[in-house]
Amino acid sequence: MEARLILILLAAVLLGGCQFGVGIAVCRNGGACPQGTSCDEELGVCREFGLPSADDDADGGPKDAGPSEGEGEGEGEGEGEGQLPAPAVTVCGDNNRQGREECDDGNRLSGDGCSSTCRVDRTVAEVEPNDLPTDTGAQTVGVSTVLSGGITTMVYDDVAQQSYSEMDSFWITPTAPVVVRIESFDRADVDDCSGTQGMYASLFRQAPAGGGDDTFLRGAWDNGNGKCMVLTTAMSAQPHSVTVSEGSWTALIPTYRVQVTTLDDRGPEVEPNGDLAHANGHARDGLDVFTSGLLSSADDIDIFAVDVPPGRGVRAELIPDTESTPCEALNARLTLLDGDGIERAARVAEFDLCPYIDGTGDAPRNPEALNLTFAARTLYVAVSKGDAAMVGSLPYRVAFTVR
Ligand SMILES: [Ca+2]
Ligand SMILES: [Ca+2]
Ligand SMILES: [Ca+2]
Ligand SMILES: [Ca+2]
Repeated sequence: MEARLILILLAAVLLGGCQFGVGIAVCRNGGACPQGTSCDEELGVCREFGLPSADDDADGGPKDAGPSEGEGEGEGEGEGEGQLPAPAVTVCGDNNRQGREECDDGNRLSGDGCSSTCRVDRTVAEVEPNDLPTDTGAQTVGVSTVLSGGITTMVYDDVAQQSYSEMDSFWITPTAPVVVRIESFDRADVDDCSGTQGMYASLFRQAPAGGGDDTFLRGAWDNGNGKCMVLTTAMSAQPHSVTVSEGSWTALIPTYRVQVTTLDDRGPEVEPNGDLAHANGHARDGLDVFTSGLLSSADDIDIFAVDVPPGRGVRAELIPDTESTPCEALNARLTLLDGDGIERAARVAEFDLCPYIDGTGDAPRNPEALNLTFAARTLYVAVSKGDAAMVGSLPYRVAFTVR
């Protein structure tokens, strides 16, 4: 726990002020902008005076996808040879339901009926006691549900003669195999974490009737935006329990939301997809989706295109194709590429941590995945083999969340 706390504090220092480059900072939630900049209310970021707006193409970047004025030549052409078509622009939170959005309530908050990825959701309040999955308050929540609660009391342990912060448990019982993202937030106005403490989650599969212990599947902590956690996993159609706690078990979190979202299956990868020109586009909008893929050889590289509107970020996470495969067994690498194919960020699996890139929220782990260029932009996510030699083929799933 000690090391965890140090890491958390270090991250806070590194990300302090939420600065991402000269004169640009996130100003959502009324945050102050540095001198010489002002807050763009729609994007939620500080902009230097004189910078073109989101709808202005005068910056020389890619043109918006909107209808072109005048010419009426074939769509998707005339952008320069070798360029991909301009990205479709789906902006969740602009009060305009478009594309594959199920809803759009004009904000970036889950748990109010329409999530920050424009999925219909509902809120369930936690019921104490729920410290353990067997406690009477540990309720079953549906998929596309937000559990609202708080880590509000310390519990004294007689044996250790020490107090620990309480835990909160709930159940998920899918009726068919799904891919689920379980993510915590502790800010009240957007899906973000700005509290002083992190959250930890652990996932168990219930033992079959007749006895035995529940099976620990995986944990997650310190891998979301700010100090929050994200646990993304395939999930079989059986009861699973989730227990969330404050990361160090020494502090309280007055209020939090834990979002449980089923990701849309956008189908398997389509080979060949080893370069930007052949990047798969079926998860382009990134509205809580996943695709399946296979690394068939050590040379196989699978590339997926994701549209990231101005002021928004993408989270991509590479997960095993079964819930019982631990993240650290996933010998693969997840890479974020820009429109020139330049690597901007990359991760491999670590203990209890699947490879991910996260540009969401005010203090993203990967600012490279947050689009502050004020022009519609497509990023690319590549899946390739890990550092160790490859043995056999490797099935995987890659989840995308644009927020
Ligand atoms: Ca929208
Ligand atoms: Ca909402
Ligand atoms: Ca509790
Ligand atoms: Ca492949």
